[in-house]
Amino acid sequence: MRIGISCYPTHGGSGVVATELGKHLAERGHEVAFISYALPLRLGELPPRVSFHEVEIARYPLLQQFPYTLALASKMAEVARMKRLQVLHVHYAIPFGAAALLAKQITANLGLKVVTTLHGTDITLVGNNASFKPVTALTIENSDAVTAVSKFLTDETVRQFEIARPIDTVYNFIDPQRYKSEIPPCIPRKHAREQTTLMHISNFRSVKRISDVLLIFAQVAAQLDVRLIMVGDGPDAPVAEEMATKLGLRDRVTFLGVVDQVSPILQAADLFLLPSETESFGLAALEAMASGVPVVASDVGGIPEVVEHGVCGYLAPVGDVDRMAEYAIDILSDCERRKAFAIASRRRAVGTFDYQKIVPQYEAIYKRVLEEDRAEHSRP
Ligand code: GMT
Repeated sequence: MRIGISCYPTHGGSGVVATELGKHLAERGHEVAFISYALPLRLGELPPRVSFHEVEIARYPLLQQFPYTLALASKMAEVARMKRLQVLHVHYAIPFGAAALLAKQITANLGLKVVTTLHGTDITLVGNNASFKPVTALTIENSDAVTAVSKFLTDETVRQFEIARPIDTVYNFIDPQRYKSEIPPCIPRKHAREQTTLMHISNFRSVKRISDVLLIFAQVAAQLDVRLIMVGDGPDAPVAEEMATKLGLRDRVTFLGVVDQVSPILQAADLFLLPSETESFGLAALEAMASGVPVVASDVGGIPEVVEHGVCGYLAPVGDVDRMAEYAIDILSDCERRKAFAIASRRRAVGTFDYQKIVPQYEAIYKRVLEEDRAEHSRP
């Protein structure tokens, strides 16, 4: 098939999933054209059968706010014609889904199909804002197929947008080969080379509740010899650093900033913390689990579909830092228990979220929408 993919080209989960999906589709023989304002970060050197098409952001004094969605739609139409795209798979209803529907109209004779994947922020945080809601609803109703990354997000979309059309739940995925999961033997810590490490990876936005990460860590650090590695950057990074200093823990917290590949860093982790306010899936938690790292997280959104409570880690109500700290101490204070959680985490990540299981689900959706078209045309 000839597939266009449009996404945010950043480190965010939606961009990572879209990029990895495109690479796997190309490995499986499809032609893939990425359309974005920058080369997606995880794409690296363009693999065979993959092309990249940049949406140029022109500057003109009259256009104080550059109309990116319109430039994106024009580029999508241009690439669809040039590459004879059959499917345009967009990651986020807005602006990508809305732009894709415009591109479909512009290229009406091509019979381009639009598949929209909802990642969460477009529904739970931004999409239901009054400024966007009608456009988000229109995009969901008019895409040829809509997928959501968890059952939670599927249900939430139906509830918030009163959507009647079917939505396919297709989970996010990992490549098990990419994540090393050597579960370390239980050497008494005083002989161990490395300090026990808690880790958090995110875009440091308020939805991630960065201060909870530090409050949990403070309670764990009062009982165990631990350090915290914070990976990523965003608006709450300065707050986090200030808080670490106030808590007297600054020398035990490392702020690594943004990294391109998290898998090598996750090898240093013994426990992953994700105390978010909401999370439609929690790709960072899945990446930790694939590395054999148990997770303590909020019992919210799609997280329980990823992290099995009491098996791969523990879940607690949003904001319950005391409970999360207790859970963290429970896992980290007993090496055999930590090992059992680590093994179960890796097993669940590989058993349920291997790309080899998930990518064919997207292929089946592409085939379905293309066949629906053929069926329509052959009707007398
Ligand atoms: O919140 C983020 O970390 C960024 C955001 C994005 O769009 O990249 O993540 C959303 O999509 C990810 C991939 O599907 C999910 O794993 C995240 O849970 C989701 N974030 C939220 O729902 C807040």
